[in-house]
Amino acid sequence: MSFIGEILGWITKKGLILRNTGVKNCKLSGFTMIELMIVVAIIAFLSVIAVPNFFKFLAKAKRSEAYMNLGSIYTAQKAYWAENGTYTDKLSGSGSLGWEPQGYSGGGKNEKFYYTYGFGSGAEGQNFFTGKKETSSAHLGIAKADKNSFIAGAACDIDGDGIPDIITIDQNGDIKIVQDDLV
Ligand SMILES: [Ca+2]
Repeated sequence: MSFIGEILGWITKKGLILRNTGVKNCKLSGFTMIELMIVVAIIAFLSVIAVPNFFKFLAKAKRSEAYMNLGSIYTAQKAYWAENGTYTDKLSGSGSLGWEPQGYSGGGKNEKFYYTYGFGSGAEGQNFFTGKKETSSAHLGIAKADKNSFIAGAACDIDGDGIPDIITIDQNGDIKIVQDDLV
């Protein structure tokens, strides 16, 4: 065998060895079942932490809707009082605040707002507006209005466990979380 032949043979041999090593390394760089299971376990663990936080974030976004609407009821009551010298528990209809939540369409799950707003007694679309979560206006029982004071309410069972989030605003503009659904 010539010298060149020997070199060529050596390169070919080396090449084969390299290829074999490559294949071997390739197998090694894949994932074993154990590794995959560990990754799945880590993802599951992170989900357990992240999902409740995400729902809490969504719930807080819903609550900001309540703050906004209660603030707007407060402003409407102040305007009504300036004109009539009294507050009212009538949000919409004749002799009312002329207030309704943005996009109100008759109450219930087709609404774009989540909370039920207004005063506990009376009629849908007049004294209260039922939001998308269909929380009963009975939870607004503490809400009332007379000549010199009012408490307007917002209620929403955010997590569907039967106990609603209840927030009120009074004639001084004080917002109170009467019952907290986010704890
Ligand atoms: Ca609840």
